[in-house]
Amino acid sequence: MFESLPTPKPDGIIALMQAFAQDPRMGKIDLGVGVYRDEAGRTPVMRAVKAAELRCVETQESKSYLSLAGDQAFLDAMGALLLGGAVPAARVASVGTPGGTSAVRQICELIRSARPEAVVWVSAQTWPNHAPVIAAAGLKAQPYRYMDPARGALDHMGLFADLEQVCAGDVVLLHGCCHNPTGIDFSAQDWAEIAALLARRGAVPFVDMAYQGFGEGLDADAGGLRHLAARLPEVLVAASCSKNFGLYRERVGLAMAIVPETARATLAAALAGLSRQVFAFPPDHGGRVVSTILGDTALRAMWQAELEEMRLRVEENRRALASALHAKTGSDRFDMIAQQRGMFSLLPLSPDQVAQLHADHGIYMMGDGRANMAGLNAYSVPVCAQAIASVLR
Ligand code: PLP
Ligand code: TYF
Repeated sequence: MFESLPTPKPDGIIALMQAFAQDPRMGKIDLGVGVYRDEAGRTPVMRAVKAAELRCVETQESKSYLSLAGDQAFLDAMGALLLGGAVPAARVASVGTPGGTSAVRQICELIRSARPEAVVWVSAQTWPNHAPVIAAAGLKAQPYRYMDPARGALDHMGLFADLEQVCAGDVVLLHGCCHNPTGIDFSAQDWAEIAALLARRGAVPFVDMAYQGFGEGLDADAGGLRHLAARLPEVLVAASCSKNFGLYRERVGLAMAIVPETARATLAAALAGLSRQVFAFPPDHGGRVVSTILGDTALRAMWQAELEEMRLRVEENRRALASALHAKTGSDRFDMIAQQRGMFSLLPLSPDQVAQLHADHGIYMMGDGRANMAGLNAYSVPVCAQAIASVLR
């Protein structure tokens, strides 16, 4: 039966994670997989998460099945965190999913059941898992221009020229904030132009929100999504709690469809039906931790304070690396790192230079130059700047 079973192409990020773990060098530096790290290189369980977990263990009386959508308190709390009241709850249908990845997949499945011929437009640079997930759901993906490599900033002209080609009923996948891998986000003005364009062309935005709180702050990071939700009849959302609650391995996320009130029940049933075909009930523990935190004033304040510390640390790493690279290279080509947001930047390095950083300096980043800014600290910033400057020569 399995003689001709094809081996899937390995995920480059996960392969890099394993290569790093096996590298015996003392001074190795991990700028690969997108997880937050503190100054000591740890990915800690957040303080409010630990407290909420203890509370859940003490108070939970059953682990029997819930509904297919999962814990309603989690869905309501996340709906408020994402949408901030921009649309009435009666327009929102959502289901819990195992992480943001399966939220992306379930939204793609929803698109396919409604409109199999829909094209999903994806930024030319994007999370490496987007294309495989879209393809696995049987949908066609089409790239739109995103980054101007010369400036390390948004290719505004290219973006809008490409989005003008979008057809009615197509779907446009947008990173809610902290674009992976470029760190380049839309301004409020860009979001307003995108909303107007999609409304005019009759296309549906699909917002992937995996880093809310890591860019400019919890509300600012959701500003684009809220603007779209208030102006367009249909908006799709895949959200992850992996990063902003540090719940990576617990697999916490949700898939959401924002639709006219008359369609809400149909969408809720469709999403639940899709869950039933794959995992039926979403994992409960992580979502319960999230709703416990968001529903308790003290825990919520504790969580927000720690998330803000994390956000500011990444921002500080960005400023430190940009200025160290400016000093070491005598050029401004890395200055954009300080302007970009979230965990990642796409460093202007060739695959050979990336390979040399790995081989000669034990510095791990993705082959296209994607580097996790949260992986840096006061020790590794000057080491990386020196190494990068040396491979540029
Ligand atoms: N979408 C983007 C843009 C991501 O960077 C990630 C990675 O964390 C995800 C979705 C999925 O995250 P997870 O499945 O770990 O919640
Ligand atoms: O881009 C990253 O590094 C994170 C983690 O299949 C990740 O989003 C990487 C690969 C993957 C799922 C999550």
